[in-house]
Amino acid sequence: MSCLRLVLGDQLSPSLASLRDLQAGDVVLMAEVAEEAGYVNHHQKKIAFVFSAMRHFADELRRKDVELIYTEYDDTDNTGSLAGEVRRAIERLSPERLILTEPGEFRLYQEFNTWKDTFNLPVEIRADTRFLTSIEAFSAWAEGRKSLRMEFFYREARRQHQILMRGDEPEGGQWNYDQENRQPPRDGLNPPPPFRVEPDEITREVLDLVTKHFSGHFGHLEHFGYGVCREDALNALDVFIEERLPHFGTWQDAMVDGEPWMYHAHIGLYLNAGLLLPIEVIRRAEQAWHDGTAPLNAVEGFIRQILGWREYVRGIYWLTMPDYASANALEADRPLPDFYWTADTEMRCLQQCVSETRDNAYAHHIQRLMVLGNFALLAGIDPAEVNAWYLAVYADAYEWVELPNVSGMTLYADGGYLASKPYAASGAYINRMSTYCRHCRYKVAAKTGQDACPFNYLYWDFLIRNKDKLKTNPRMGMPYRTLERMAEDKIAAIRDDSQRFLDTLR
Ligand code: FAD
Ligand code: DLZ
Ligand code: SF4
Repeated sequence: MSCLRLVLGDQLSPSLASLRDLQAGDVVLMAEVAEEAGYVNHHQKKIAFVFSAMRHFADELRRKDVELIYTEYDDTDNTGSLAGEVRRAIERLSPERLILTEPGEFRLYQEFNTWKDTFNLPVEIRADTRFLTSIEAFSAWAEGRKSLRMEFFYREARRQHQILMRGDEPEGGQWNYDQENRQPPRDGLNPPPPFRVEPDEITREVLDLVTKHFSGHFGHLEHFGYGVCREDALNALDVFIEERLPHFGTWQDAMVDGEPWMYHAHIGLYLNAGLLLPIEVIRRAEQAWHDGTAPLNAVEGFIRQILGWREYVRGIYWLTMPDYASANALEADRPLPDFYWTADTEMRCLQQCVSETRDNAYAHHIQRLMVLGNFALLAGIDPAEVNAWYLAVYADAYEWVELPNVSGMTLYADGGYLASKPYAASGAYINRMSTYCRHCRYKVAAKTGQDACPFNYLYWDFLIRNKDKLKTNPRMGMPYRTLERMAEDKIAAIRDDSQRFLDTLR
């Protein structure tokens, strides 16, 4: 029996469920299509990465003698949609069955479920086994729990997969070493330059194609240096383990003006496209600790991101979709300011984080959360617009991971389902954890007035605006008690400054 097997642009793993039990006569279909490249304003480097990685993966399959149909973006008969390309392949091959792996986004999952009727063909949608926690296992864990806290999920995963464990106890005696991690930056930090791959012929062709069709999209292609195949991704991982992992924990939350890469791994795009598997990354980091080349605080902190956060947000996504996408608990409705696209703002922290995002299709976690996201939270920006921005601008962005991070962790749009309190912060946090304020025209120490850091008054204005919704949160008791003691003229100044500032947006 011959099967048609679809592989998407973020399913580039030889162990992919839909590539299992390939038989002679089966055909694999991969397609570069306008619908996937254009459903948000994807960064030019993200499109180039995905297309080049798809072409390299197709070559790997061909080398293994897999029969393949590959539609390039410029092919004259390209229909522009996955459904259109599946239809063409069915008409050509008359397969007996269509085999798919669960996609990473709900919109495609819904579409896949219509294909049995659309194509009048048996359709098998296989579970994506590249994750450590299946969707079913996550729902079972979540069942009956009032609040889903990542820390408890993570501990169970450590036990279940025996990662950094000594029997039933965590290695070193603690689950978490954050008291040693997350230090403010110190002068003289000098992270190594990022791992870079010189574009090969395939990538150069793709770069020309992206220039031709997507030059109106966000970002640019200059200095494109991302890896585009499994070998590149493994090299990137090696370099991280050797050069950066030992310092990962200590500087995990630090932000340095003009230094986008810090001691982070820069592997999110490889993991999410399938060029690396989470378990192999985790085991490599664990081995570095056993070998004595990286300390436990760094290794545990890093593993928590992948075994904990990454799997946890995926679980939340599939548990709550489609409702999660429209959640707006704080009723935020302000349009996204233009500077998220242009970097044209006098706020140095935002200007740096947006321009680095534009240059690299990358920003590290704290830039995403505590600068770009914190501003969107405090200014009350519409979650739908914020989500569309994050989904477009990062090379590692797919909705299953982007949406819970934005609507849950960053905007509190889910009303506290994912995070126990909003990650709202004034300029003091950014000043402590970064060097941006030294280069800013605003004064981080000033609370109100023309020169005051906007994060300062916007923070209190946010608490005032959302008092009814947040005051009863036990973790918000302290700021609300401070607010209660605040003099009326100070509150009036905060509200005036905020209104004046917010009126200038857009
Ligand atoms: P490192 O800091 O080196 O961490 C290692 C790995 O841990 C990452 O590659 C990633 O796979 C995983 N990880 C770390 N934090 C998270 C997290 N909160 N959720 C899921 N995985 C995590 N990550 C994405 O992969 N895609 C997104 O679209 C995305 N959008 C985000 C939006 C916001 C508002 C925030 C606050 C975070 C977002 N993240 C997203 C999580 C995190 O910022 C990125 O995974 C990370 O910055 C990728 O860079 P890195 O590989 O250098 O990560
Ligand atoms: C991100 C992306 C882009 C830009 N282009 C394609 C494409 O042309 N063909 C394809 O199969 N996949 C692409 N992708 C990845 C998909 O958008 C991704 O598979 C879904 O969003 C599900 O996670
Ligand atoms: Fe950002 Fe305020 Fe610091 Fe300027 S002063 S960099 S706006 S936190």
